[in-house]
Formats: sequence, structure tokens, C-alpha cells
Amino acid sequence: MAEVVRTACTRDCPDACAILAHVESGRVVRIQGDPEHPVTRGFLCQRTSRYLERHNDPERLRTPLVASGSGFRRIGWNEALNLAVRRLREIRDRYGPASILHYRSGGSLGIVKHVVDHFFARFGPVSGKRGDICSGGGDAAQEADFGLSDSHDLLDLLHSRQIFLWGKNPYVSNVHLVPVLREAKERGAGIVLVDPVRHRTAELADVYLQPRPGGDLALASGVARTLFEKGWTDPEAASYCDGLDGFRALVFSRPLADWARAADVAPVEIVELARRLAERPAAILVGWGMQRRGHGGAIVRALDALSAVSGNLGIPGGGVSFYFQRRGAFDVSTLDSRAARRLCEPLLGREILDARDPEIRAVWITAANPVAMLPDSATVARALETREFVVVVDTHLTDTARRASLVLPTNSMLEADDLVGAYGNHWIHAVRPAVPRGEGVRSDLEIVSALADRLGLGREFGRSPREWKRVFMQRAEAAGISLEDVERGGAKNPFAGNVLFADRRFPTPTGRVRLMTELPSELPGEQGYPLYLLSNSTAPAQCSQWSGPRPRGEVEATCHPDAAPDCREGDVVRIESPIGAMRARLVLDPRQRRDLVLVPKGGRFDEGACANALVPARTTDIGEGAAYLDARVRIVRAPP
Ligand SMILES: Nc1nc2c(c(=O)[nH]1)N[C@H]1C(S)=C(S)[C@@H](COP(=O)(O)OP(=O)(O)OC[C@H]3O[C@@H](n4cnc5c(=O)[nH]c(N)nc54)[C@H](O)[C@@H]3O)O[C@H]1N2
Ligand SMILES: Nc1nc2c(c(=O)[nH]1)N[C@H]1C(S)=C(S)[C@@H](COP(=O)(O)OP(=O)(O)OC[C@H]3O[C@@H](n4cnc5c(=O)[nH]c(N)nc54)[C@H](O)[C@@H]3O)O[C@H]1N2
Ligand code: SF4
Ligand SMILES: [Mo]
Repeated sequence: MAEVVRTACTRDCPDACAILAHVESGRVVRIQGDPEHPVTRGFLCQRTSRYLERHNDPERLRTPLVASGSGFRRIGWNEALNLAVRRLREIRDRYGPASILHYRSGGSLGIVKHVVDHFFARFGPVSGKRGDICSGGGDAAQEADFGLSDSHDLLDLLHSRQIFLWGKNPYVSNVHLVPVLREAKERGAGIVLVDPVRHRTAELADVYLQPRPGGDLALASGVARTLFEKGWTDPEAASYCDGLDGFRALVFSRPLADWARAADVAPVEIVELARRLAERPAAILVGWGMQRRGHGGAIVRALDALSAVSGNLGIPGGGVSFYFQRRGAFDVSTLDSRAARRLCEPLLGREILDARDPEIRAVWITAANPVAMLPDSATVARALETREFVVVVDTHLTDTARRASLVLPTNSMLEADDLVGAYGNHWIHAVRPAVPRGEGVRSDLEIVSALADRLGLGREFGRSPREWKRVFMQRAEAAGISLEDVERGGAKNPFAGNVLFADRRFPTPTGRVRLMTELPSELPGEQGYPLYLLSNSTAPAQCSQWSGPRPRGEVEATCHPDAAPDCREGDVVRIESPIGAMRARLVLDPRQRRDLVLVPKGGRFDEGACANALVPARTTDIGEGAAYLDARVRIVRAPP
């Protein structure tokens, strides 16, 4: 008899889908999107539709591994946990807790994962990270401008007359936005796409602009200038914006033709964007890729300003949406989040190598593959290889896990017991194990509970996942949404409204929007490396996690024929940057810009197929994000 278990997707994805897992004789035989869920609408993305292959993958780790010679030796859980406790305690007691670094990333967005941070705060506090490789620049921009970063309800887009997809590829990285866009379009909304990379979403758009990578700051300035010149700004704007004169002066500092040239678009295209933005209500959906640049924060600030001066803030169908507060419904305030010090995430490799007083001697890695996913992979790899003790908790032997002293195998998402909130809509869900976790694996919570038990760290670590969920749901329960509600198919975050800033009051020091009034200084070029390396999300992969069979050989690199003049379609090429290289198979596409090459954002470092081997470690202008997409490269023919 098949049983259907309701759960939710914990992957680092804006959608947080409601999943129905069909279980027969203790095995998950099929997963599907919940047809009744208003966002999931019965379908899952390409990568998670194939998740069963990852769950059942013969390469999944089933037993702890300890480094031995140049490889690993299998050990039992008891031995593994005792070893971890002994080494962590020795290093903490001898060199101080700051000599241990805990690094957690987006392998699972489950809220119960915060208990791992809590454990390391109580055991130490140990060193942690600061900044945010994913959204640091944009978060800081919206916090500066509005006092917080959040969004209108997803379905509020059905009230928009114009929808701007500014640096977004929802067909790949936000698939449950696509049906909403289609519906809005059927109701007459215009769709504008701004993206230097030509991709499938362009087919959905009425207007498509293909600016220079990072040209958005100039583009937005030109649009704002046009709004002022044509008298299309909101006459009330001065009543809720600080810095209006300064922003106006900024956008008038150059003529429209200059802004157009800097953005590499035509002046008429700028005027068309301004016209559509003035056709209120217009919603701007800000992608995440674009703010992973040296000027990433300034770009998002410019889009915030566009929405403000065009009168689109706080009205149904308007807004400038970058992020939905996925943790907003959950109460994690009882958890300890202290750190002895914080290392800058985008620069992590160098920061580990350079840390002093004390040096970093041990690293514990939770739900992350920093060797493949952080900038400057080689330095991250070296930083880990040169530590005394590195523990990696993962389902697979990743580029990072291969550098561990101890690898602890963990559960898949279909065995997870957690809570999750979306960052592309306001829904929250319970994650429930469709099947019990396999014998050989332990959840992150079980692992830290076992460590805490051995260390005598207190009874709270003995709580079950459900007991933790009750704690985290307390605030939502008080607002009328119970754990049982979210277990029955999810619920909307009770603290999120449909329209953000509807009263046009902002949680800034003055209660008003703070407009940007200065342009950042020019970014340096990279002599001899004419192409931008755009390492974007791809449909079959979740960052470095592929679905289906293990990829082998070269990744695909797509560019305009003029960007690789001596090469032909299908050639194996070397893509080189000042710090590294990768091999790739060339796909030529005359619709792309001539100044960029497109590769997958994930990858396999040890196989020479990883974009981050080429990406220098640099921070964004604000928020300590990672400027991944400013990496410059050249394409050369690979020796046979
Ligand atoms: N299939 C799949 N989905 C994913 C992921 C994945 O790995 N695979 N990753 C997930 C994660 S971690 C995140 S954070 C989210 C969000 O992921 P995002 O980073 O938003 O997604 P991407 O599709 O990589 O990037 C969005 C678009 O930004 C564009 N872009 C890059 N530079 C510029 C620029 O200078 N200007 C403009 N206008 N556009 C630019 C890119 O060309 C791309 O089309 O997606 C999640 N979804
Ligand atoms: N070049 C380039 N690099 C990028 C980006 C880019 O645009 N370009 N985007 C960046 C972005 S947006 C992000 S968010 C980061 C993502 O960086 P990461 O979060 O490091 O990315 P993943 O490759 O998904 O690695 C997560 C790991 O967690 C494991 N895992 C899954 N579930 C669990 C679990 O429950 N417990 C534990 N312990 N492990 C689990 C997975 O098997 C996987 O190996 O990458 C960044 N890197
Ligand atoms: S990865 Fe995103 S789109 Fe795919 S199933 Fe999970 S939440 Fe849904
Ligand atoms: Mo991300």
C-alpha cells in the first residue's frame, strides 16, 4: 500500500516547494509537487524531480570516514564521534575556542540547522563567518534604503501593470515564479527583462535589454534621469524619501547618451523602461546574480531608488522585491548565535590561512561545499588541507569532504525532519521524513546532540526535532499558525502582509527611504582578460549538487562566436583567469554579448571543471557579499 507523506523542499531555492512523497514498502517511489499548494502548483523543478536518484545514489556516504594515508578508512559512528569530541576539546582547551571555525552554508535551509550553530556557540563560542556570498550586497542595500529587506506577496504581482525582471532567470532558478508571470501577462501586464545573458526567460518578455554586465547602475541612472526629465516621478516622493535632491543630482551628472553608452544599450531603450516604470503599478523583481559584483550593493540601491521616485513603493502591484524573510515566522531567539570572531565568507580561504591569535586549527563544515562554491577554490582547498582537524558533514564525498580529517555521512532531504520558509514567497512548511534515515547516516542535529551529550553540554540538546520545531513555532502559534497547520501542507507567514510599506513608513532612522546620493568609483579592468565569466545557476544542478548520473568531463561554456575567434562549436577550450583555469566544451551562440562567457556556477574542482577556480576572492561594495560575476577570463584552445 502506498502512503503519501507531506514534506517540503529544503534546498537553497526561493520556492520552498510543498512535496508529496509516495512511499511503498519503506521506499520512496515517487515525489511530486503538491497540486493544491498555490505556489508549488503540482510541479517540482528539473533538479528536484530527479532527487530520488540522489537519495538512492550508490555514491552516497553510508559510514563515517577517517583520513588514512592518501585516502580514507571506514569507521563506526561511536569511534567517529569520540574522535571528534577528543580533537575538538583538545584544540579548544589548548588554543582557545576561536581556533575552531564552524562554517555552515545552504545545503539545507532547514531552521533546525540553527541548532548546530547553537551547539558551537555553547561549546566555544568558536569562530564563525560574516558577510554573505549569496545576497550580502543586496541585503545591505535594502537595509540601507528601507531599513529591511522583504517583499510583497508573490501573488500581488497579479495587480502589476508592468513587471521588471531585473537580472532574473526564473525558468532556471525560480521556476514557480513562471506561472505567476504567465498569469499576470494574461491579465495584461507587460514584462521587461534586463539581463546581459540571453536566456529562455527572454521569450516571456515584451521588452528585453541586454546591457553590459554590471551596466545596470548606469542603466538605472539613465532611467531615473528620464523619469525626472519627463515629469514621470511621483510628486509625493519628497514626503517619504530622504536624499531626493542628491539622487536627482547624481542621475543628472551625466547626459542620457552617456548613461546609455556606459550600459551599452540604446537611449530609446532607456526611455522605454522609464515609460513602463511610470505606468504604475510596476513591480521590480531584483535577481540575486547581479548583486554578486563589485558594485552589487550600489546596483540594488539604484533599483530601490527607481521604485521610490517612480511612486511604486507601498502600492499593490508595486515594490522592489529582492528577498522574502524566510526565517521571519520562526522564533530562534532562544538560540545562542555568538561567535568568538567572524571571518569574511567571500574571502574565507585567505582568512583561514591568515588568522592569528589564535590561528584556525580546526574547521567543522555543515551543509556546504566551500571548495567548489566559494571564490578562489584553490586557496580554500589549501586552507583546509593545512588545518589540523577538518570535519565535513555531507551526503557525498565532495571536493570539500575529500580534504577532511573526518567525514560524517548525513541524511538526504527525504529523511529530514525540519521547518523551512521560502525566500521567493511568504510560505512556511514542515519538513517530515518520508522514510526513516538510513542506518549508516545521522542528521546534523543527531550529531551535535551526541557531541553535546559526550561533552556534558546540557539537556536542551536532547530535544527531538519536533520539540525544537515547537520552540521555533512559538511566535507563529501565538499569531494563529500552529505546527500542525504547517504540517498539513504549509501556511503563509502570519507576519507577512500583501503589500510591503503600505503606510510608506520605513524602519530607517528617519522613517523615510534613504536614497543613494553618490556613485561608487570605477572598477578596475583586467588587462589581457577581455571576457566576463558569468557562472550562473543551471537547471540540472543545485550549486555543486548535480541530479541524475554523475557528470564527467568538461562542462559547457557558452559564448558569442567572436568571443572565441579561433574556436569552433564543440571544441574543448581552456578558460583562463589571472588565478586559475578550467577546461570546457564550447557552445557558440550568436545571441550572446561578445564580452562574456557563460559557465555553470557549481562544478567539480578536483576534475578541473569548477568556475570558482577562476574567480578571485573579492567582496562587494557593501554587505561583504562575493563579487563572483566580476571575474575576467580569456578563452584559449586547449592542447589536445
Ligand atoms: N536550478 C537552480 N536553481 C537555483 C540554484 C541553482 O544552483 N540551480 N541556486 C539557488 C540559489 S543559491 C540562489 S541564491 C537563487 C538565485 O539565483 P540567481 O543568482 O538569481 O540565479 P541565476 O540564474 O544564477 O542569476 C540570475 C540572472 O542574473 C543575471 N546577471 C548576472 N549579472 C548580471 C548583471 O550585471 N546585470 C543583470 N541585469 N543581470 C545579471 C544572470 O545572467 C542570470 O540570468 O537561485 C537558486 N536556484
Ligand atoms: N561561481 C559562483 N559560485 C557561487 C555562486 C555563483 O553565482 N557563482 N553562487 C553562490 C551562492 S548564491 C550560494 S548560496 C553558494 C552555495 O554554496 P553551498 O551551500 O556550499 O552549495 P552546495 O553545492 O549546494 O553545497 C551544499 C552541500 O551540502 C550538502 N547537504 C545537503 N543537505 C545537507 C544536510 O542536511 N546536512 C549537511 N550537513 N549537508 C547537506 C550537499 O550534499 C552539498 O554538498 O554558492 C555560491 N557560489
Ligand atoms: S529546488 Fe526549488 S523549485 Fe526545486 S523542488 Fe526545491 S523548492 Fe521547488
Ligand atoms: Mo544562493
